[in-house]
Amino acid sequence: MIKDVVMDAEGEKVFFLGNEAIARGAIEAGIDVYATYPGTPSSEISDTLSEACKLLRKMEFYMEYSTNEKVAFEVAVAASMVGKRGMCGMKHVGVNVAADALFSFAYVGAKGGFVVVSADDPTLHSSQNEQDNRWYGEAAKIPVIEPSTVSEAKEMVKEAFTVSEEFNVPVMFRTCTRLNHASGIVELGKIPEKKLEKVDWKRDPFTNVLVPAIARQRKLLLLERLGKVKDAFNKFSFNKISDGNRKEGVIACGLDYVYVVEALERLNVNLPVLKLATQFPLPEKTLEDFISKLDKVAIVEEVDPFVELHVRALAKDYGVEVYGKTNGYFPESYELNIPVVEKGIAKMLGMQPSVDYDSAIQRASEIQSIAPPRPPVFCPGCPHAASFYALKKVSDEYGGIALPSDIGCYTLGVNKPFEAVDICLCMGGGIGISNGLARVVKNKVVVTVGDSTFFHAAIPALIDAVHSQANLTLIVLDNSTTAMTGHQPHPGIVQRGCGVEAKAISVEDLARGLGIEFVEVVRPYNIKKMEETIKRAIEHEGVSVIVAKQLCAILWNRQRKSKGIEIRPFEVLDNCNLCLECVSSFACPAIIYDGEKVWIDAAQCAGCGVCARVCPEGAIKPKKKGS
Ligand SMILES: Cc1ncc(C[n+]2csc(CCOP(=O)(O)OP(=O)(O)O)c2C)c(N)n1
Ligand code: SF4
Ligand code: SF4
Repeated sequence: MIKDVVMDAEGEKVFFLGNEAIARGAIEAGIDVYATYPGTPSSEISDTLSEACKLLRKMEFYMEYSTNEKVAFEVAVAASMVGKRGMCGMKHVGVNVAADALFSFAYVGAKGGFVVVSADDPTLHSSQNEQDNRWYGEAAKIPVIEPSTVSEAKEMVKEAFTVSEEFNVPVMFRTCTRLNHASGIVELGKIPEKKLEKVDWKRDPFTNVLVPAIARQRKLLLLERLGKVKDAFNKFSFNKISDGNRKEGVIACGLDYVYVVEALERLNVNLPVLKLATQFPLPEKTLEDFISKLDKVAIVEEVDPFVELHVRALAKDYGVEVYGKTNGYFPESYELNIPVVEKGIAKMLGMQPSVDYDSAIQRASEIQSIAPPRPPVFCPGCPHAASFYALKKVSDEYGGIALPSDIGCYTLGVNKPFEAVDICLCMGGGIGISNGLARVVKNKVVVTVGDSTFFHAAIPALIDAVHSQANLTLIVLDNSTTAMTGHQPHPGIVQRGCGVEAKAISVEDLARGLGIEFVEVVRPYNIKKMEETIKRAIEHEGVSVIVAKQLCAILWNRQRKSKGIEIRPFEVLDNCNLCLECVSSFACPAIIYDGEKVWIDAAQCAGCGVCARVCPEGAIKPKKKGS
């Protein structure tokens, strides 16, 4: 809880979410700047630091939700360049966005400590892919460290800054979903007393200006630094060897250490275990010392066989057999867990697992298959549902429109009954794809994008579409928030990370500024107006933009409650003729058809009134007061 995260009580033990522990680690490390773009599973690190910077009295730091991850990375880089501590946090795919800056900053090197948190998402709980960001460490030549437990996460953030400053390198702090969202006991350290004081800018072009002549020299320096980190990682205090009584051992990477300990207990065997926190560069001496005493070694790690491939090369010299993902002992997809780890180790040992996990999993999936499916749906009153209802009607009228989209709550528009999301590739990808589609398909093209995603990465694609005179319609689903990841602010609203007022940027002004002639703002709850505007936009030659503006229903509800405004639910009257248009074409979760009649669950209804507009019989009306 935030009160514990900002508690100035050294030695106190508290219960933290993994992401809160990382945030507290950043506070204890005395960060000066923290910048981020939200993304699960990293979001609570940033949301916690956003609250903390408003509440902390003793320690000052600057925090912002940046436009995207690349901007966040660069904001934090500036702190490091002047000797202050900069940190940025993002989900794994966010690192793709920041990668251009990341690779070059490795050449510049860190002056003040610099840490980038990469929250990887094995099993794709809330992501479009399952990439393993340890490869970035190897490709960009920067150290990657990964904690095993919640309490270690806090301590290791501080250590990451120490490594960064000692060797002048940016450090990647890799986590996986289970660590971010697990909870554990953490002992609080000291909160440093410090102001965020500005310093004089000192030019250092031979470090900071990466023209080829300078970058060429810095490449050598980068390799030299990496070599030193590699040596130092042989003494890294979070890498630990526990002895066993057998010639088979396990290398347990990051989070998986906890699974390995539990699996060995269940198997009742005492194997030597190397808990590996430094994932790149690998501590070769530590690894050699460990494997040289073994006949067989299992490597347990999340996502790719990253450590395994490196260890295989070493193991040849010692005649040690390696058991990992590449030879089928552990899976290459999805996150690991205790049964999976236990099965892999048992197979290496030629034993049976302590439980018949395969039959248990089979039974669980049989039970799951009889449970009614519950696909995710828009919240009652979601403005995106209204926009997609209108868009689907127009698309049907036109005999099918190409409907690319993007990532956010609105991606739910792919589901029935809307079926108005045809493509979702990556953040900001929809508009570029639409520009391309406009050249190669006969149909009209209408692309939808959320407001946060619009600012994040869609603007360059919109500029391209205008410049290249594409024929497409863009609907910006402007709900004044980044809803999907927990309602963080973005450049379109007047709020920033530390609670400071911000200058809001208007989507419609921006579009007009690009010279787009058709720019209209519509309230999506007015579905007739929405339909009519979409039709006119489609017929407009060139790029047309509709801003569908209505606050996210969750925030709208909160806003009305906090102002004491009554939320007036709607109800279905007796003249309902069971045509079921509201159920089958609009599907607000507050509308229920129980086989006999249609009724509205007043507790869920947001009072948006869209169903009343959808009903052809006029059988839905606001509930009378007191009824
Ligand atoms: C590069 C990248 N960064 C972050 C995310 C996580 N993420 C997915 S959609 C999204 C933004 C959603 O906001 P918005 O576009 O306004 O749509 P809303 O959810 O509010 O409808 C974020 C932050 C991601 N998938 N990819
Ligand atoms: S959180 Fe907001 S934007 Fe997301 S589905 Fe619910 S109402 Fe719609
Ligand atoms: S008014 Fe109708 S559409 Fe809106 S939330 Fe209530 S039931 Fe759903």
